Amino acid sequence: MKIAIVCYPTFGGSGVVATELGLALSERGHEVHFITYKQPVRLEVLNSSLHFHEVNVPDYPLFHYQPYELALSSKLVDTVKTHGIELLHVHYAIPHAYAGYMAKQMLKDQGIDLPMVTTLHGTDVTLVGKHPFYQPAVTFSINHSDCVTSVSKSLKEATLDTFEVKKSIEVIPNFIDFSKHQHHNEDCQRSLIANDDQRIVTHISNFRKVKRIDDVIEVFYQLQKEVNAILMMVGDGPERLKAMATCEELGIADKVKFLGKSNQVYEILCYSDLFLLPSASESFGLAALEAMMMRVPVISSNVGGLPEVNIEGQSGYLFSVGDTENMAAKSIELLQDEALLEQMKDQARAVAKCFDIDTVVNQYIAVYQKALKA
Ligand code: GMT
Repeated sequence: MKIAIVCYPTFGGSGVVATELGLALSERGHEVHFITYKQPVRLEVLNSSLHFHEVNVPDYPLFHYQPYELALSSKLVDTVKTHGIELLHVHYAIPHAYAGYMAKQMLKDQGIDLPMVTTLHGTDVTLVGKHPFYQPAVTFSINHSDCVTSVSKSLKEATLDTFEVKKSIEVIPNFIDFSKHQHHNEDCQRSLIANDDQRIVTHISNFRKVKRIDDVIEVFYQLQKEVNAILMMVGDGPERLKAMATCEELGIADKVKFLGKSNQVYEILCYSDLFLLPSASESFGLAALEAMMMRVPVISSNVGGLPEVNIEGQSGYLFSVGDTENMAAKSIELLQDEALLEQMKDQARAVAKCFDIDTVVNQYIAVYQKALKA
């Protein structure tokens, strides 16, 4: 099958999932064309079955806002015609599903039928999408997709509660490719980062408000009073500078390493003992799943899709949003009990195994086949 994938090319979960899916599809004999404004960060190779087409938006003095959707839909039309694309898969509804619909209509005018699958990832529904400025367009694009998928049951429910959806929504969870990352645990270089008697706590995100970075710092502040530990803060975003200032004020700056955006998340996770994800909203929590695959138990909030990924008492523990006191208490308990920590590490990996890529890719292929017949 020749498939076009539209996604954000950044470190965010939706871009990562879209890229990993494209890579997996190409390994299974499909031809995949990524269409976005920059080469996706996890797309390190291009070959005869993996292509990247850049969307350019020429500047013009009249434009206060760049018409990205327009450029994207034109690029889609062009790519579909040049490469004989059979199916379009857009990740994150805004503005991709809208641009995809426009491309579909333009192609229809030229006698080409392009089935479109839309995957909802989270904030496109729970945060940005439900804003009155976007809601009508998002509702329209969901209802005019040939097939719609969501990354968790919780996100499906949120979508049905938020929009007047006339389409059925299939839940296809995010996934992880175990075979690709096995070696990271084997050549883990922990001694470069910490002493043997130190615990390593990690947080990875885009440092937006929804991630509750203050809570990450607060939990760590409490736990480092009881446990010899350091905190690895991976990623970047609007809350980073404030978080750095808080660490200075609390006198823990020497124990907190802000590593910025990184393509080395598995190398960092391989030596981590605990992962913190206290988000205010999380449709799935791909970062938690990546941690679990690397044998890192997760202390998270219990919102959205997190309980579908981080299983209470098995891969980690879940608390109400903002309950930093209990998050810290549980973290301390876990980090002080070597036997329990080892057991939770094994269990975290076992739970992550349920999200191995093979099953999930086949679920997407089944949806593609359905869209092609629609
Ligand atoms: O977390 C973000 O804000 C980034 C966002 C994205 O579009 O990349 O993540 C969303 O999609 C991920 C992949 O499906 C999910 O794992 C995240 O839980 C989801 N984020 C939120 O719902 C806040």
